[in-house]
Amino acid sequence: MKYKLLLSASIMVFLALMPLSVDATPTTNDADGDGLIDRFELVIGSNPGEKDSDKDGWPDRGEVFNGYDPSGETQKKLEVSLLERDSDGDGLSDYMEANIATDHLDLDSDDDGYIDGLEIQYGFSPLDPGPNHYGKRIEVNKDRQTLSYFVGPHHVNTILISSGGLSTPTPVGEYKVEKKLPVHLYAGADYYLPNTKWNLLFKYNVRGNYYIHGAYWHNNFGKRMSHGCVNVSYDNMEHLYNWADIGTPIKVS
Ligand SMILES: [Ca+2]
Ligand SMILES: [Ca+2]
Ligand SMILES: [Ca+2]
Ligand SMILES: [Ca+2]
Repeated sequence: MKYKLLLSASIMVFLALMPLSVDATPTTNDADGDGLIDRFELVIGSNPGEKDSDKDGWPDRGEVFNGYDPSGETQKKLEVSLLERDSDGDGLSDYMEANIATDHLDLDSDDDGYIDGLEIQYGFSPLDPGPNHYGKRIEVNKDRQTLSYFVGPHHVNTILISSGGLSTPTPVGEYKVEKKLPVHLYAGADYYLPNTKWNLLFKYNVRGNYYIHGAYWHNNFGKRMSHGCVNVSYDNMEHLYNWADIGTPIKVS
């Protein structure tokens, strides 16, 4: 009797977990494990089951991140990178729409009269026609050298960063956007970087405040090398800067 009860209980637990484990990760399914989620691969025409769709020796992810077409025959650099393409012109790139699970060819995925990009800008869900307002947040992961940003349950984007080098590490902790500066000068004993665009101040410090900001002087995103700030490419920083509000939480881990 006891055994039967235990068995039926474990079957129930199993049944209850089954659909959840499928539903819980719909935005991150990556069948070939190449770092490009299946939904994005379908949008850009690469094969979600093949790391190197066009068999040219260059993995899909590398081709996409360097501005090439992973399913193309030619090795010509694309005029607009597949990461930045915004097919429906709603202010969200196809890549972001794949992350969020909105329709990259439909300006208003939930048909509530508000376009997807504006809903993400103002903290609403582009997949929920109701008036629910969600919080925004930014997460910096130093181990992965990535920055991700979210609106409520929606993962909008993950981008490569350069955080501080070994002797000038980016401080770990929970912060928020204190100030937004469209242009800023960074200068120190051995550097002078004027007219730097899109600066989000997140921690005051007597020896120089900490920012997330655009960086035009290097292209080593994914590697630690800054003086303590979080460097982001100009291609990625403009949307992040315009999207973030004063007070948006920032977690650095
Ligand atoms: Ca993939
Ligand atoms: Ca390839
Ligand atoms: Ca779009
Ligand atoms: Ca909408």
